[in-house]
Amino acid sequence: MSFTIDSARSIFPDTQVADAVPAIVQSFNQLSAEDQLALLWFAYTEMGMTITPAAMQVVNMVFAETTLTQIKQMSALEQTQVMCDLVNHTDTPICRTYSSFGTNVKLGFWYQLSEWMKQGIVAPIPQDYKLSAKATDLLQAIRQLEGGQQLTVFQDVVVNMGYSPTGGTATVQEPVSPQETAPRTKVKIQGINNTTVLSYIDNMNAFDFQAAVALFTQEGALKPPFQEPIVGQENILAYMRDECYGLKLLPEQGVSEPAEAGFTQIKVTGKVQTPWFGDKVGINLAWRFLLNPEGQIFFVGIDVLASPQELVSLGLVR
Ligand code: 45D
Repeated sequence: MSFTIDSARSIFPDTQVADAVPAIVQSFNQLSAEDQLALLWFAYTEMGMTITPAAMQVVNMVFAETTLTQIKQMSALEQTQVMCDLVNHTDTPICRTYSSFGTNVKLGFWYQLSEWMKQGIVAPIPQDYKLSAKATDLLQAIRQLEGGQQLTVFQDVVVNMGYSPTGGTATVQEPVSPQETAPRTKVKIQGINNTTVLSYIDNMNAFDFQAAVALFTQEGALKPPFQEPIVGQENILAYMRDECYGLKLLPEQGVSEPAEAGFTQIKVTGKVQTPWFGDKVGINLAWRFLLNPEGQIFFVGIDVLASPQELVSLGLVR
């Protein structure tokens, strides 16, 4: 019996993923819009999550400039309304435009607004805003997360704001500006000498997504954290161009085991850094690769780990 994408998802079933992240995002979505904005704002400002302004150069912010200028020129009341609309998924032109942005443009959009809020150009969250009891509890829960998991919560929430008529997040194909590729490096992963896995990491770190995708089978799949798998080389390439510029993959160690039908399963743990926070925050991750007998990637699942202990628990010693 050979693998399907579905059965591939359950390789290394002992991997402990950060379930707190989707749980928090879910309760968060049940709060009022005002509570959501205020909670995020408090979490964002108090956690000292200082964004590297240079990250904005990685992001193609031209897509958001018209909308941002429009918001800048509004009255404070209108500005607050736009932010509530985004949270409420209201059908407005701005919410539709927002939904068409890629992940990094959405984050850049909020980063710009947050800077303007600090400067008094955009309506701020009132300093004395009183969170509901539920929101207060959630803020406490977010405080207790690791930095990397906090970022994941933020990203999740920001990605799902706005309004798309088809539901979900219909990202438009962004024409990618000619990005410089990063210098090529050769990674070392303790316990792993598989060339496919090593090339995957090296190509991702060089932002050579074409080469990274060529390592997959035609109908191979990549499953990002807390998302459904993205299937097929073309879709994976589009996804990487949208999401992966500026990421730094820092794998540390791994295990390789034979799987059924001549396949090989490889689990690697380590960290990833986002261009937004550079080396200030490392997100603890696992990559679960399933390679076909020809050594091509049939499936790779990327998971945010529940705890740093998971970095060393590779499922060998039980
Ligand atoms: O007023 O191998 C609020 C894949 C509202 C690819 C705000 C991967 C209120 C394959 C929103 C608070 C991608 C899967 C304002 C690897 C308000 C692969 C502003 C994994 C103003 C490794 C808030 C990569 C702001 C991973 C500005 C896991 C918030 C990458 C900004 C993870 C938040 C990246 C930011 C993450 C969050 C990045 C910038 C989690 C960035 C998060």
